[in-house]
Amino acid sequence: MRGACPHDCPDTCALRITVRDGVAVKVQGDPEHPPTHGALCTKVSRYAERTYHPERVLHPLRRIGPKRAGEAPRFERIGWDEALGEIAGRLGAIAARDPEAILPYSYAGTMGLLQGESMDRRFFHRLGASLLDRTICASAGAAALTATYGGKVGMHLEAFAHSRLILIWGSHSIASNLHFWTFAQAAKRAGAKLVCIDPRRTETADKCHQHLALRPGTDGALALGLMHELVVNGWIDEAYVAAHVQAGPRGWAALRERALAWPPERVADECGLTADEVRGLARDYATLAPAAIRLNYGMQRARGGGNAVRLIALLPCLIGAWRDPAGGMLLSASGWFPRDGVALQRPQLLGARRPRTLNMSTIGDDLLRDGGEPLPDGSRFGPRIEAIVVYNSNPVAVAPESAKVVRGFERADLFTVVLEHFMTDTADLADIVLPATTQLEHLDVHTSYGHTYVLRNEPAIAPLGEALPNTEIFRRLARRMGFDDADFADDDEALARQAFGGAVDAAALASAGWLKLPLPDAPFAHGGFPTADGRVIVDAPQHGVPDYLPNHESPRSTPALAARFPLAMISPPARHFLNSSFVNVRSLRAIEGRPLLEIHPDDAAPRGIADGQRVRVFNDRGEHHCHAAVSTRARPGVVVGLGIWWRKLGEDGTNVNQLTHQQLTDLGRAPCFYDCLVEVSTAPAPAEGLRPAEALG
Ligand SMILES: Nc1nc2c(c(=O)[nH]1)N[C@H]1C(S)=C(S)[C@@H](COP(=O)(O)OP(=O)(O)OC[C@H]3O[C@@H](n4cnc5c(=O)[nH]c(N)nc54)[C@H](O)[C@@H]3O)O[C@H]1N2
Ligand SMILES: Nc1nc2c(c(=O)[nH]1)N[C@H]1C(S)=C(S)[C@@H](COP(=O)(O)OP(=O)(O)OC[C@H]3O[C@@H](n4cnc5c(=O)[nH]c(N)nc54)[C@H](O)[C@@H]3O)O[C@H]1N2
Ligand SMILES: [Mo]
Repeated sequence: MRGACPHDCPDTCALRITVRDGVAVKVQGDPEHPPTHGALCTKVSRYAERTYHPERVLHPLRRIGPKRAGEAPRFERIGWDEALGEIAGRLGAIAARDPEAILPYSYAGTMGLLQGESMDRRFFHRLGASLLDRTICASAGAAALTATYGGKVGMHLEAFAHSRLILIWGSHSIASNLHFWTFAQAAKRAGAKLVCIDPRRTETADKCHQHLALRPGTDGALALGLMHELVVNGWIDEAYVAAHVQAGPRGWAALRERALAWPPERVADECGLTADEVRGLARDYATLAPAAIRLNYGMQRARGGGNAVRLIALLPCLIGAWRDPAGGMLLSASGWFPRDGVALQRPQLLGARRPRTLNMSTIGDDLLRDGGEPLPDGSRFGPRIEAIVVYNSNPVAVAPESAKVVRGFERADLFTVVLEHFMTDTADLADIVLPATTQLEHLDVHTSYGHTYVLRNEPAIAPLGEALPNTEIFRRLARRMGFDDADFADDDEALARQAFGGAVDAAALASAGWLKLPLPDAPFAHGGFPTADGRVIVDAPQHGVPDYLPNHESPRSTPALAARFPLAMISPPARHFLNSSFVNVRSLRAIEGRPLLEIHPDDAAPRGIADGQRVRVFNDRGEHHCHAAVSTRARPGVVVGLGIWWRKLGEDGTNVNQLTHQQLTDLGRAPCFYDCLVEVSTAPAPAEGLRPAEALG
């Protein structure tokens, strides 16, 4: 059977699933799909192990007993009819008072357009529930790309094979963008130079020709420094800039002035690099053509992440890199896809209502707010959140400042419904858990943010137990609530046809499994950016000319705080987990071992920390216990807490998000996971009653 990987990853692989007697026995990469190239990552090659996991939730469950994180929760099995009846009753009663007291909470547990953003949205629109701003991952970069190019567009993945210089900027490609790495390797074999820009010396950095270990959140300063060098050395492609970049005093001229204030010495001092590294990078960028940038989301999880993306996105325009298919940049390709959000999500079901929008990244604060509470911006909160319906996400593990998120989900007066495959940290705190199907059990269609193919996923096996697709759960819930609108009658095949309007031949997609979008090879060789006038924007409405913004928390921007918490912590994904997914797959957890904090020997020694020792990582928001990996993978002054462990599988019932904060980025209202100060000390032995992670099932 033909499938598509559902996970939140730029690669969106095409799958081939072998089914024997109704059982999926093998999940492999499609050898014919160019980005997938027949290879899967270690995680998804274990997808069948995840689907048939003995701990799959296969029946609706209702909580019995109190909500207390860290304690084994008690649930009883109930039937679908009873579960839907209870949910409809509770949501109906709240909606009769104020539907905005109900909040949907979802992210990209599946990236499928059907199981991720179709019937669910119709249901909540019809209900008039609060809207959710889905900011937890990519919205700073997305807003920045849109403010610069007019949309989320970039190079074709395959073109990187022909680049002569590739800057891998804020990306651990081998871990989180493996199928890009294949093309980067091809370029390397053909003589290209690969440079990795990342505070951590990742396995990707090991395999590049050069690694620039800058301080977290200083990418904007580095980009300004590169611009400085391009200007003073006469490396600007004046013709391309004149034709395709915003003109006038607020255009490139204004940014050029700003860049001239950033000579290599100043940049080096801010970024923790040497001036020669900055000069050398600029020279390579200007002289090794075609030059490509694979920018990724790791560098936008800091206060100035949006401005940094805007600055970096301007670089290829300044040297005219877009003239060549193998030049330019890629952060996200998702804007190329012709998806029909209105047809899928039916915002017209809102009628005249305009519900408030809550930011998923501040769920910790918002669950604890009272109705009408005054907010920092002078407005008022609206109704207290009385019910939350969580699907495709595990907020208790992944949202920042977990202590508050946990307290919110522990509220006895909060009605929580979780649609899940497993008893995650979030499902443990639910009132009702509903069993959802996995990608092997349902239909879906997919776009990608790292390549330019649409894909279709056929159900390969029948749903396990009583599991149902998200679409069907919301369809049944709508019926139960008495919503008789035609919008709830569409089956999944109908949704799949609506997803792309007429822009994709649904029959051709169904028979081929994937189709490449018809796009030019060098999309901006002659300009034509998707902005109002086709030119790249420098001075964006509301945001002005981009600039470097230092972190919310860093030794330089907040020295008083840094006196108490001197180490910057970043928490990028562990290679064998996918955010918090797969943490419960035994074979993958065995590879990752236990929650680790990488710390440089120069930071470990004065704290008396030895490799493998239990450590306590702490700041004013909380503390998290894990084990030290004393290693030069971490640069001095920066520690790395690899994520995202399930809290209950961690050392002390917490994970790295115990330490992160809820402040937001400059653009896109996104979280600042990698903009965080901590201190580290040796930790006492585990508390009585808490078992180390390895002992748990
Ligand atoms: N194996 C695996 N693959 C994944 C995921 C996973 O959890 N596991 N997650 C998926 C998801 S949801 C996403 S969004 C993507 C994420 O993948 P990416 O977009 O690549 O982002 P991150 O993994 O967050 O960070 C990438 C690198 O940025 C570095 N970094 C941290 N701070 C900075 C900084 O200030 N500047 C610079 N230049 N670099 C910095 C980190 O050390 C890390 O090595 O990957 C997807 N793929
Ligand atoms: N400290 C720190 N925190 C981070 C990050 C970081 O780098 N550091 N990364 C952030 C990023 S980039 C992201 S994207 C978020 C990710 O956060 P989430 O979007 O919450 O992603 P996951 O943790 O993978 O959880 C997804 C859940 O959806 C479930 N699921 C999958 N498919 C389906 C389905 O078809 N139906 C239903 N009902 N459920 C399904 C899975 O079982 C899983 O439990 O985390 C963010 N949090
Ligand atoms: Mo993400």
